[in-house]
Amino acid sequence: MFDKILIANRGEIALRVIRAAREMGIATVAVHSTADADAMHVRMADESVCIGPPAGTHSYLSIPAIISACEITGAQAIHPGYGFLSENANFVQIVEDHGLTFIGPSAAHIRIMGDKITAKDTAKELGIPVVPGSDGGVETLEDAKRIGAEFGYPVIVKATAGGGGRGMKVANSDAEMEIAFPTARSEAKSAFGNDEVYIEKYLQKPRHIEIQVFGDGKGNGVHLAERDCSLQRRHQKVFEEAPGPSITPEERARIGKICADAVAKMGYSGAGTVEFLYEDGEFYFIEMNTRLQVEHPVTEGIFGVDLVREQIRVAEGLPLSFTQDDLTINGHAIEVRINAERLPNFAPCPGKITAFHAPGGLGVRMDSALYDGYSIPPYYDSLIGKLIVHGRDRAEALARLHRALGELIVDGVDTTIPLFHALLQEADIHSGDYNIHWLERWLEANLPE
Ligand code: MV4
Repeated sequence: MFDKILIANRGEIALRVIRAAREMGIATVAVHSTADADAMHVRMADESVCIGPPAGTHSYLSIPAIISACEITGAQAIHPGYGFLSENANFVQIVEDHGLTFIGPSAAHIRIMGDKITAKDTAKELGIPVVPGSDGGVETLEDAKRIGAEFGYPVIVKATAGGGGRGMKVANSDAEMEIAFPTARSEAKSAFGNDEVYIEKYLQKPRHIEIQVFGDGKGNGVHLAERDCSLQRRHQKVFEEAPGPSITPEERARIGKICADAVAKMGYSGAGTVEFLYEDGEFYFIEMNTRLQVEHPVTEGIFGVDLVREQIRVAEGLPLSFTQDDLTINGHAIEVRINAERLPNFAPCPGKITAFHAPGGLGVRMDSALYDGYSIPPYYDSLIGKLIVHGRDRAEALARLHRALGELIVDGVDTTIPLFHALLQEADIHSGDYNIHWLERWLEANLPE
């Protein structure tokens, strides 16, 4: 059992982990940059250590500083949150070499899923349906065109070392492939230091459906249904919900079991997300994320479980506190991301918060590290809060979201709050009729830059 854990992160996710640890009777160590000395996660933790200057690369990404902070405070384990070091296999190896525990999957599982070709091969072997495409990396333009012909244009060229939408190029014809293939390779080289690419059939109007999974590292795996995260702008999610409005109970049970069995067979440990594109009733694996995700609270909402608590339990070598049969969906949950950004172009808008009031009441959760008088620093991402609502059904969750947004006050900086007021006026949002392109098209028509 852990007595003390260190949280290698900041903002709302650091608070989220501190809350779970405190309920488990585990002491917490916050780490912070000099820019975050007055941050809420520092105030809420039992202890704190300054680990460097403002730039993330010299603080929250500094492996020696974080390991030293563990040694100074006697923390036995590290929770990485999301982003920063959460999917860095080398970090996990170093943590373990120092006799510490990483609260997350093994370095080997992180490495497998970090290489998108290996991830897809692994998924395929485990019986997960994947997007049709090249068998591994594609070396030449001739091979790229041959694959275009074999699967039929349009196809998409993706970086093996990529993920999350970076380094992707769509080609509609051989002529377009002559541009797309070399461009994808050179962008992959400069972004990731690796120019390997692979090619897939391009799905034209899918939804982004991701399955939450959990493994205990001892051969047991469960799934916690799906989240629909199709509403994105430039690969940044803005609105997420669970369960997916387009997924039937039969589809959920089928794809969920496939993912849970895969996690069990891999011996995977901790929280994971299996990402799919979903089109015309079919699921197509694209990637697996080996971390807790920003949008995990919608899953917590419909199942009534604490996913961070489960991560800590599994890292301690304990079993999950539930079995698949214990998990039944209750109602519907929606999350909206409150970013300090100025519409219509979503330009980051750091600055001083002159008034903050979080909404409350039945079925409302606000995960945020904001407080009155806080100054949002310009060095990190612009997420300042997540508003999560739960209702007995989707209509009730949407009504509650409308009500809670009306109570939320964030003064002093521009935020994405007006975007959600506007989206709640849209019939497609109420009917759940949207795909991965819906938001960008809506923004172009309603909030031209
Ligand atoms: C695709 C695709 C269509 N077909 N793959 C973007 C992020 C990365 N995780 C995968 N992405 C896509 N892969 C095939 N074969 C379309 C996208 C995509 C996308 C996916 C999820 C959510 C938003 C998106 C926006 C644009 C493109």
